[in-house]
Amino acid sequence: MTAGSIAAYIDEARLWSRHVEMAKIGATPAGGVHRLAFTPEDTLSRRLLLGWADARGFQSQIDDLGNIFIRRAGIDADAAPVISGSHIDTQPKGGRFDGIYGILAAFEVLEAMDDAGVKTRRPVEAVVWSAEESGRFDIGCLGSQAFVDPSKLPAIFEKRDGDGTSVRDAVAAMKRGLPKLGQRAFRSPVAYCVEAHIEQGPELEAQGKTIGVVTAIQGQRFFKIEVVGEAGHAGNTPERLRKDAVTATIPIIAGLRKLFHDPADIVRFTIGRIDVVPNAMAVIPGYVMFTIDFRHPDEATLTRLGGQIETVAREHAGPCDVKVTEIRRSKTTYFEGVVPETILAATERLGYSYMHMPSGAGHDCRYLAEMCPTGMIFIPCWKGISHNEAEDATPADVAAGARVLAETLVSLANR
Ligand code: HGY
Ligand code: MN
Ligand code: MN
Repeated sequence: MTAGSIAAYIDEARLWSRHVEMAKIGATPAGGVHRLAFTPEDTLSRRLLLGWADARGFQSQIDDLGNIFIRRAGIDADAAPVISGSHIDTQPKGGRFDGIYGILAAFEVLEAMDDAGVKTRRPVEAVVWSAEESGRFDIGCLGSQAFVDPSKLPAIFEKRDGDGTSVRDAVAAMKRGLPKLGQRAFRSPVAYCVEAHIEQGPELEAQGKTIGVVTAIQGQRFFKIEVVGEAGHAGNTPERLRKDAVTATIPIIAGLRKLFHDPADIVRFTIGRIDVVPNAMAVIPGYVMFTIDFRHPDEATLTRLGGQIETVAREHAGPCDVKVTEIRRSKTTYFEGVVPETILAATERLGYSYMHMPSGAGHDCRYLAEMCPTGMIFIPCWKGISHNEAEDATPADVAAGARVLAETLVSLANR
């Protein structure tokens, strides 16, 4: 089948109804989705998807970190597949589209190919990448990182959540809830990778564009800042003897906000989590841990500003001690070559309005780009809101992204 006709087989109503079904798993009263990595909700949503795949006769495999690969066969069974997917887990009280859209759009393409009776040289696979969100284990993209670089697996397996559960045990528990699947090896060959995702920002909606042809994913540095004081009695301890970790943290954060202030509004600096210990009204806090999520497209800026965090924290710590730990650093990833070119050609052929744009958010494609030609397709989301229960998109945009994805995957699967 020539590209330019598979799009006609994308079924907007079917794709939207799949989103409605998936959003019921982990649904929150405010209309969002709470589906943390490897939880029963994650397992249930994978079971639902695998049931749809089974009904189509697609073959499914799973790897040691729970990444799932749903395959529609190609003419050449030995050819490396074209893969497309995203994550099924959400942030705490997340939205109904972040991640899951990329999986359901990819699965819709497999169904459209089946309905159209398309034959492609390469197999095409819809992929579930495990634990993309950092909400449970403080580090994200665990599945795609391990798939691309298996040497990371031992450290990833030892990561623990706030209850002390290791990734290893969480994955094993999830697998016990899944049907028996074929084994997939890490870093098994992949010809091309494409991910469809909501933009999670305001640009497409503001510019009135339907499709984002993604050019890059900005670099990021994640830190854990520990402020160590001394717990004490709130009633008896005079000010002059206090080592109050909260009193120290307030000027530290004020100093860091000053350091990261950017009149050009390109720096993304977020303190998303603050833990106070023992977090009791009548106890002077002896310990505070807070996180820094710092992102920027320029490596030199990431180095320069990130390198000043410890100095600024120490300057404002008063009688407390400070420990700064970098949790993860990722360079800016650029999407160039045949995949973004194929996405652009498909978008133009289908006549959708579009713009080239970088991604402020991180995605699994950051890692897949280390092993094969990769690209991303964005669709708008309501007011650019994401990582929020109010996250929303329209059936028309959801289907438009899937049509561009379908054209792109069929084209790449015949290369
Ligand atoms: O944090 C991110 O950028 C992604 O949404 N997990
Ligand atoms: Mn996210
Ligand atoms: Mn995402």
